Amino acid sequence: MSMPRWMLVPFLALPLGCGSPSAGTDDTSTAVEVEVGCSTDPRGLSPLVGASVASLDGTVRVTVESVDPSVPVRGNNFWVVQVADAAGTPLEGATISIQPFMPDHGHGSPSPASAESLAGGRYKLSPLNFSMPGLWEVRLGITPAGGAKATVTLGACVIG
Ligand SMILES: [Cu+2]
Repeated sequence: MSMPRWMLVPFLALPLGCGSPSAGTDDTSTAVEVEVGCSTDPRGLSPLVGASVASLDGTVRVTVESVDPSVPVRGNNFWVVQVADAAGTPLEGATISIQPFMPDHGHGSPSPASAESLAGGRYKLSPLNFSMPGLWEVRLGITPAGGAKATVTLGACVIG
């Protein structure tokens, strides 16, 4: 009659994206398209849709709901993300700044992106103009109504 709480532990480990150490091996993965060098870069969220990343201070969490095109491509991309607080409550009416950035090259996007507020704490980011293939970061500065600004970075491998 012991309590098997330990059985839950293996399922609590979640990928945190940027900064999380990774073994990086893909010997057993299937359907990996090796298009460009960043396809196995652990900084790129894979799969992108459904990925969930918290801000470093833990106050905000962003979940990728949809991406159009379905794989990040050079040129304009349109993403919908859901933004919630630490308790999982959707954040309506947040102010979001967007900075697409190539960390390995030190440059951003040639055109600005804006966040359109949708229902349920969802926001459409458009257009995300990835001007060249490689590893990009979509850096979101999220200021909840009446709250402090938090930063969330979404990594994505952009194909040519
Ligand atoms: Cu670049």
